[in-house]
Formats: sequence, C-alpha cells, structure tokens
Amino acid sequence: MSREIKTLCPYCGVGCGLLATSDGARISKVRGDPKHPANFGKLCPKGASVAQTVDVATRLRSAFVRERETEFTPVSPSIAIRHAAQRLNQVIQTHGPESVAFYLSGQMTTEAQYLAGKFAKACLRTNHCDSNSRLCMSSAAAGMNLSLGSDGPPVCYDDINHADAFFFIGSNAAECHPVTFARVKERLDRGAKCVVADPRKTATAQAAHVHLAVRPGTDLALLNGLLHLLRKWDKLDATYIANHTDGWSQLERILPDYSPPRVALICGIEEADLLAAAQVLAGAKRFMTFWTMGVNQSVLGTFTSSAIINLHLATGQIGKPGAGPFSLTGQPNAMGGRDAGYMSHQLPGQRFIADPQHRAQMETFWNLPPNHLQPHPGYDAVRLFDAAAAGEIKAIWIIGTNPAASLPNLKSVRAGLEAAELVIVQDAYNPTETNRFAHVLLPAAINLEQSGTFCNSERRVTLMEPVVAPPGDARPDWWWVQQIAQEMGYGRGMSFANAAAIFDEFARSTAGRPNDQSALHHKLLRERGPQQWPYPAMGQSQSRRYEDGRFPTPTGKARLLAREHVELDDRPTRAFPLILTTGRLLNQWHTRTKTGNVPLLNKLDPAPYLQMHPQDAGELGLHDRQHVAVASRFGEATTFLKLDDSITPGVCFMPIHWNDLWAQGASPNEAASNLRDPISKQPALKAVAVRVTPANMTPTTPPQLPAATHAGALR
Ligand SMILES: Nc1nc2c(c(=O)[nH]1)N[C@H]1C(S)=C(S)[C@@H](COP(=O)(O)OP(=O)(O)OC[C@H]3O[C@@H](n4cnc5c(=O)[nH]c(N)nc54)[C@H](O)[C@@H]3O)O[C@H]1N2
Ligand SMILES: Nc1nc2c(c(=O)[nH]1)N[C@H]1C(S)=C(S)[C@@H](COP(=O)(O)OP(=O)(O)OC[C@H]3O[C@@H](n4cnc5c(=O)[nH]c(N)nc54)[C@H](O)[C@@H]3O)O[C@H]1N2
Ligand code: SF4
Ligand SMILES: [Mo]
Repeated sequence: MSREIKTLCPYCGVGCGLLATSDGARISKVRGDPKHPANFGKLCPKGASVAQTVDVATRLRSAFVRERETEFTPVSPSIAIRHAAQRLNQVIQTHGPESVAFYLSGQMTTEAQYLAGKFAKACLRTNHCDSNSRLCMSSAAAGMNLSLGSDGPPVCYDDINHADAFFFIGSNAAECHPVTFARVKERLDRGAKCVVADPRKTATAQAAHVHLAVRPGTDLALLNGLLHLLRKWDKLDATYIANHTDGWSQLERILPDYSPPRVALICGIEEADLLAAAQVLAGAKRFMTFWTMGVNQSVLGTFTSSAIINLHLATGQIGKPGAGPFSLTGQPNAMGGRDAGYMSHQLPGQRFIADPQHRAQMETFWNLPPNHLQPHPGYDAVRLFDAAAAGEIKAIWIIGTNPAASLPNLKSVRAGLEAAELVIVQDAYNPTETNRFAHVLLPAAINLEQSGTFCNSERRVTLMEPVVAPPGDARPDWWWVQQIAQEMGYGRGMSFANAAAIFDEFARSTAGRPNDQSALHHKLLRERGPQQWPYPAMGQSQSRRYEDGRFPTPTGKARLLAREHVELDDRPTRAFPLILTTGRLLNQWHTRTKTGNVPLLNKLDPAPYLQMHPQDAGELGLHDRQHVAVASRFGEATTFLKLDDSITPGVCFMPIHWNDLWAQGASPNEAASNLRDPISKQPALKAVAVRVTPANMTPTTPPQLPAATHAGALR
C-alpha cells in the first residue's frame, strides 16, 4: 500500500520539505511539502526529480575492499567492518592516534556528523577531523563568530516578507537557492529593490535594479565604500551603535579612505552604480544582505563577512523583522554539522577545541578523564591531505564528500590518497573521483532511506523519515561508524539503538549554548514539525536572534571590525592575464553523482565549459566551442570555450560540476589557487590568474567495480 511520507530535499541549504509517496520499495511521486516553512510546497528542478537518483545503476550496493594495487573485491558488511577496524587499529598502534584523519560532509545527518566527530575526538583522540564546510562556509562562520559572538544567521526566511531592499553579494541565489530566491522575487515584483554584486550577470543579477560587476576579490572595498556613503548621508543608527556595539571609532577612522572614486576604481565599477547601490540601501526601511561563496571563498572571506555584518550593525538593520545579514547555507546540513562540531577546531554546541573550558565541559559530558581531549585544533581539509602526502597522516576516513574532485591543490590530494596506508571511503554512489583511491569502500544509505535530521539556512531542524529501504548492503552513515567503533573496542559511548538516540545526546550537548536545541527530539519534530533553534527559546524569539540587542560576546555587545581592503596576490599578469572564477549551475549538484542520473537536468545543463567575454576571446584568437587549456601558476584544466557577453571582460568562469570522470583534467580545481583565508583557512576558490590557450580534451571511461549482488559478496 502506498503512503506519503515526510522527508527532506537532499540538496541545498534552503532545506525544502518533501512529501514522497512510496509502497516501501519504490518512490512513485515526490512533491513539495505545502506546510514546510522553507518552501510551502515549492521545489526547484533538482528537488522535484530527486526520486530519479535513488534506485539507479550507479548506487553503491555492497562494501568492497582492495589491498594495494589489486582489484576491488565485494565483501559482506561484517567482513568490511572487521577489516577496517583491524587496519585502523594497526595504524594507531604503529603511528599513534593522530595519524588518523576524518573528512566529513555537510550532506551527512547531524546524527552521523556528531557520532563521527565524537569517535575521532573523544574515542580515538585525534582532532584531525575536518569537513567540506572548510571549502564552503568557514569564512562566514568565522565572521559571524567574530562580529556577533556566535555562528548561525540571525534572520529567518519570513524576514524576506518584511524587507523592502535586498543585497546579494557573491551569491547566485537564483541558481543556488532557487526556492528562497523565488520568495525574494515575489517581493521585487511588488516594488522592493535589489542590488547584486557579482562579476557575472547571473540569473540573480538579471533581477537586480543595480548590478555591480565587481572585479573578483574587491567586495571588502565595496562594503567599506557603501558604509562610507551611508555615514556621509547620515543614514547610520547612532543609538544602536552606542548601545549595542563596540569598535565604531576604529571603523569610522578607516572609512574616509573608501571614497566613491577610489572604491569604483578598486572594484572596476562605475561611480554612478556605486551611488545607486548605496541609495537603494539608504532608502530602505528594512534590508537584508545575502552572501555565499563569492565572499567566503577568498583570502579576505572572514574580513568581508564581518564587513557585511558591520553594514547591518551600523545602520541598526539587525534583530528586527525584515533586517539582517543572511549567510545562506550551501549544503543541506552544514549548519547541523557546525552545531555538532564537525570541523577540526570545533566541539559540539559551538565549542572550540582551543578553549580549555570548552574541552573540560565536553570531557565531563562524554565521561572522559580530565585532559583527555587533544588540546590543539586538528588539520583543516587542505592541510590534512598535504599531511597525508607528507606521510604524517596514515589513515583517512572520508564520508559523504568527493575530495579528489572538489578540493584545490588536487595534485597533493591525489598524492595524499595514494600515500596513505588506509583510505576508507563511505559513499552512496560509484564511480566517483575519490572511490578509486579507497582500500575500503562502504555503501551509504541516502536521506530518503533513513531517519535523521538536517538543519537549514534559517536554523530550522527537520526530521526526515525513511521512504524506502536502502539498496543491497547500504546502511546509514552513523551505523558504519558505530559498527567499526565497536569492533575496535569502543563499545562505551558508541552504542546507540538508533538515530533518535544519537540526536538526544547531541541535543543535550548544546544545553546552555548559543545554539541550544536541548529540548528537541525526534518525536517532537515528528509531531510538531520542523523547529528553529534556540529550542527551548528561553524568552528569546526563535525566528530572529538578537532582538534584545544583546550578543553572546564578553561585553554583550556586537563588534564592529575595521577591515581594510588588500589587493589579492592573484592579480592578472602578462603570463596569466585573466581571472578565473568558478561556481554552480541550477541543474547540477557538485560532482554530479546524483544529478548525473537525471535526464532532464542533464538536458538543461549538459556539459562543462569556460565562459569568456567575446572581447577577450578576440584578443586571444580563440573561437566559440573550441577546446582550451586553462593554466594558472598552480596547474592546468581542459574544457570547451563558451563565448558570452554576460561576463565581465578580463574574468572567465568554469562550473565546478564536471571533473575527472567526465574527462581527465576537466576539473577547474586542477588550476585552483592554493591560497587561503588566514583566519578561517578557507581556500580561495573564486579567483586565480590564468592563461587560456587551444588544447585537446579526451573523454574518460569511468572505472568499473566488479558486479556484486550483496547476496553474492564474500561473507
Ligand atoms: N544548483 C546548485 N545549487 C547549489 C549547489 C550546487 O552544486 N548546485 N551547491 C550548494 C552549495 S554547497 C553552496 S556552497 C551554494 C553556493 O552558492 P553560491 O555562492 O551562490 O554559488 P557559486 O556559483 O559558487 O558562487 C556565487 C557567485 O559568486 C560569484 N563570484 C565569484 N567571485 C566573486 C567575487 O570576488 N565577488 C563577488 N561578489 N562575487 C563573486 C560568481 O560569479 C558566482 O556567480 O550553493 C548551494 N546550492
Ligand atoms: N573550484 C571550486 N571548488 C569547489 C567549490 C567552488 O565553488 N569552486 N565549492 C566548494 C564547496 S562550497 C563545496 S560544499 C564542495 C562540495 O564538494 P563535495 O562535497 O566533494 O561534493 P559532492 O559531489 O556533493 O560530494 C558528496 C559525495 O557524497 C556522496 N553522497 C551523497 N549522499 C551521501 C550520503 O548520504 N552518505 C554518504 N556517505 N555519501 C553520500 C556523493 O555521491 C558524493 O560522492 O566543493 C567545493 N569545491
Ligand atoms: S531549493 Fe534547494 S532544497 Fe529546495 S528543492 Fe531546490 S535544491 Fe532542494
Ligand atoms: Mo558548499
């Protein structure tokens, strides 16, 4: 008998609720949940077609093991678990616990993120446990922590209904957060105003009243320039500044350097456009600023995030309906992961490894002896693979991410994966660029096949219910972690009956913290529907933070931070005259393991390319659809040329979705910069100086695993 079950879209951080109809074996229909506050029934093409990614030929249905150089052999879950546990124990005995690293993902459930982090940091005692949030939101998180005293956006989706101006900076929300953008679009249709800062005339920019086609890496100058104008026009909120912030005098001191002519010059925009943008903000009763990777993935990502927050603090545009800085969440559960402490400098409940009090609190919570937790933050994602290449990290366990495609510095990533004695990859699909490096390959259940929670962009926790059973031997991510932990002898503290029990422990760990969700549990979420944290509210509003003007900093005030623009190291030179930026397309998801299975999505966004202005192509003697090599001082990628005058001359763009499985060397990350933000350690994936020349590109045939019906696998 068919039933309609409540679950969640597995793609972006908008976190749309889904209703999936299934007879338990097959999903016959998916529609948007009309009651879910993230989407009220709406879905974008990815969410609407998600049923076509479940029972597909590329699902990983069995565990595999591979001894060095030999072929993959299908094995039963119990053999895989025993093998992984033995090999991990061997590595730890020979090289110590800190030779083991974990690389986790914002696409795992909070339960799996929490359990994997606990296993690494509390059981094994290695802090080398990072996640792909390092590539995604670590600058935004660092900016929010520094400026506001806590991670997590202050606003909610409903604020969109109360704002009369919107500023998108480094965000192509029309393609990357389409359902949220549709809400903004409705407001624009009724007269609200919109400014977009992006070097490309994206779908988002096309909806804007003012499009600032900034030179990559100049957003900080732009933001200081806007604040300069708002101050000059007497649009600041002196009372709010005085009562609720620290640092105004230092910030005020740097503003005169950001005069309109200078800012226009730095950003490569017209002064009139800068003034028009400032007028939109000055004329708004309430405005919201959305930012994502165009800001975060830069050496200035943390500073620029703080500069966005400055704009809101100085104008008092925060803590009230329709106002506030909104860092949109990339992955569906990146917020849950940061709440669960899945980065190498974090512990659960927005605690930090480097803080002795926070370590002591978690030692008590986890029943560990004092000083059990390692006191130093572990390696970030990039350093972790470098350390593997250098022979320091000997075992890497990768869950729900595809680093051999998505990290910069790919040569080092591959070298690290080759050099490691033990690579465990837990993925739901095969092939991927990373799977071929595995010694142990574990088949994961996806989120339509398990119960667990995701926390979306507006801090809303939704429970997903299993719609169909996982195929073959696939199991939830937390289950694999728990089984291997128990096999290694960590029974205590790693014996949960189900995802709900893990959630309960995670939720308790947040009690009294800024992201308190200690009163949430699966049953409540099932009965009352998705909820925002803080929960319990403790007298605060759940939908909007900081309404009382108090911030979780030592002084109770938010920090205005004076951050100066500096020129990027990767400026164009004679040898590398263009700036390459990278990003997303509406109908593809990251490395395409899911969206690659959906015919309609592949018809809409079929192939990789390098987007270039015809004027640049003319000067370089290149023509449309030609194969080209894109070389930087770090490496070289190959792709097709696509001429398009919606991009700023001097800048070119490659989507990130097509990597080695498409064609050897197709990933833009072959040429990515290895520079990083010094505070958040976030890689500067949005700007690298390149040269583009004619080349040849050869398609790859994907590597195959031997067929394994789970019944036939080695037991
Ligand atoms: N369809 C789809 N949606 C997705 C995803 C997906 O794979 N596909 N992934 C999800 C994830 S994990 C994330 S993190 C988000 C990312 O969401 P976004 O950040 O909106 O997406 P990107 O395309 O990475 O980058 C946004 C824009 O930054 C611009 N940009 C580049 N350099 C600069 C700069 O220096 N300054 C400014 N102002 N802009 C710049 C680029 O031209 C690009 O249009 O999307 C999420 N949603
Ligand atoms: N040049 C450049 N590089 C970038 C970016 C950019 O803008 N430019 N963006 C960066 C950002 S923001 C991000 S978030 C990353 C994304 O990069 P990745 O995280 O590497 O991308 P995905 O393709 O989403 O990888 C997820 C993997 O997990 C698998 N999977 C899916 N569901 C499950 C599950 O439930 N369990 C398990 N175990 N596996 C599952 C998928 O098959 C896939 O192999 O890329 C980063 N890299
Ligand atoms: S907007 Fe994001 S969460 Fe919503 S359906 Fe599309 S991909 Fe899924
Ligand atoms: Mo991301």
